[in-house]
Amino acid sequence: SFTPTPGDRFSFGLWTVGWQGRDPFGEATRAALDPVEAVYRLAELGAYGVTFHDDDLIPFGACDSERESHVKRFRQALDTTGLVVPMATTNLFTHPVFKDGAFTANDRDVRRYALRKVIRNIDLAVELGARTYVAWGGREGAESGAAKDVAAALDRMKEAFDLIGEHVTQQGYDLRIAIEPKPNEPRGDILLPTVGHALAFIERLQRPELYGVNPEVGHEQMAGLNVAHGVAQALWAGKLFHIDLNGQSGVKYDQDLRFGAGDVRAAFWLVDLLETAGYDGPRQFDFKPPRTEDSAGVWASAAGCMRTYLILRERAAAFRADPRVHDALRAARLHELFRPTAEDGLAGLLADPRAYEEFDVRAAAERGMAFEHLDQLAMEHLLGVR
Ligand code: 3MF
Ligand code: MG
Ligand code: MG
Ligand code: MG
Repeated sequence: SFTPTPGDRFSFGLWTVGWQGRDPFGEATRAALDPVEAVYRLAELGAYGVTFHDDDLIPFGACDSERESHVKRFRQALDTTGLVVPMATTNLFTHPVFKDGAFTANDRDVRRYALRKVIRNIDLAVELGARTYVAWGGREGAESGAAKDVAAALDRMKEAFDLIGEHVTQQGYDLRIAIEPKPNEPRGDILLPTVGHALAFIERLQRPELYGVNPEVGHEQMAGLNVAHGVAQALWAGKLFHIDLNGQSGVKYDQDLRFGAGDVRAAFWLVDLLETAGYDGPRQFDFKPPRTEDSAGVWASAAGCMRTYLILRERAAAFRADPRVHDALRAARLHELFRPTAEDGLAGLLADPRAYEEFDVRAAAERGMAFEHLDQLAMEHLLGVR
C-alpha cells in the first residue's frame, strides 16, 4: 500500500511545511505554523521524524526562559506522538549578520559567533536525540571575484568543521556531521557546490570519519548533475549520512518542489538506488509547498512527497524483479562491469595477447550495448504499464 508508516523513516523539516511563501518578489501567503501543530500533523500523515533549524524552533534572539518553554512544548508533542528528531541543523543565513556567510565570512567576529550558534544548537540536537547534524553553508560564497579568497575561505571552513568535530568528540556525542552542498542561491556562487566538492573537502578534515554528506535532489540538479550518480558516489565512499528529497525542473532557481515533481525519472532512479544500495538513514523531504497553496495544500503536498516515494519504491522493485529486465541487463552486459578488469594482475594483463595484439577491436566496436531496450522497460515500469 502507498500509506506511509513510521517504518518508512520519512522525516520533514519544520521549515518545509512551515514555509510561509515569502520569496524575493512577494510577501508571505500563509500564516506562521506552530511547530507543535506541525509535529501532530506530520505524525498523523505517517512520518516518523521532524527536523529543525535552531531558529525554526526557538525564535532568533529569544531569552533563556522563552527558549526553555519552546523546547518543552516541542518535546511534549514528540512524546505524545512518538515522532523522533533524527537530525537538526543551524540557521546561518536568515539574519543580516550572516550576509557574507558564517564560517567563511570575512568578518572574524561573525565567524566566531556562527560557531557558537552551531555548537549551542548541537547540544540541543543531542538532547533531543538527533544522531545527524546537517550543515548547509547558506551564504558561504560570493557574487564577485576579489570579495572572497577561496583558499583562505576553505581554510576557515576547515577550521570551523574541525572545531565542531572537536566539540562532538570532547562531549562524547553519538553524532555525525552531514555537509549539504548547493551550487548557488542565495549567493551567486556557493563554496562546496556539489557532492563531489564536499567529499573531497571532508578528506582534508582532522576527523574525516565524523563527516559525510546530505545531498539534496534539487541542489545537484541546479548544477545540471545526475543526482543518483552523486548519491551513488557518496554511498560508495561510505558518506551518505542523510538525504534531502524534493523536486526540481532543470537548471534554474531552487524550486524545492514536492518529491517526484520535476524530474520524475531522476526520482525513480534515486529511489531505486536508496532502496537497493543499503542506505538505512532517514528519507527527509526538504520541499516548499508552493505559495499558491493554503494550509490544506501544504498537507496535500507533504502527503504527496511520501506517497510518491512509496509508489516509486514499488515501481523500482517491480522493475528489478521482472525477468525481462534480468535478460535485458544481461544483454547490456552489466554483469561484466562487476568483474575486475585484471584479476591476473598487471603482469598477466601485459602478457595477454588477447587483451591487445589479438583483440578484435572492430568486432568489439560493432557490438551494440542494448541499453535502449533496457531503458524502455524501466520507462514502462515507471509509467505503470508493466
Ligand atoms: C537550502 C536548503 C536548506 C538546508 C537546511 C538544512 C533551508 O536550499 O536546502 O534548507 O537543507 O538548512 O541544513
Ligand atoms: Mg536541503
Ligand atoms: Mg532546494
Ligand atoms: Mg534546498
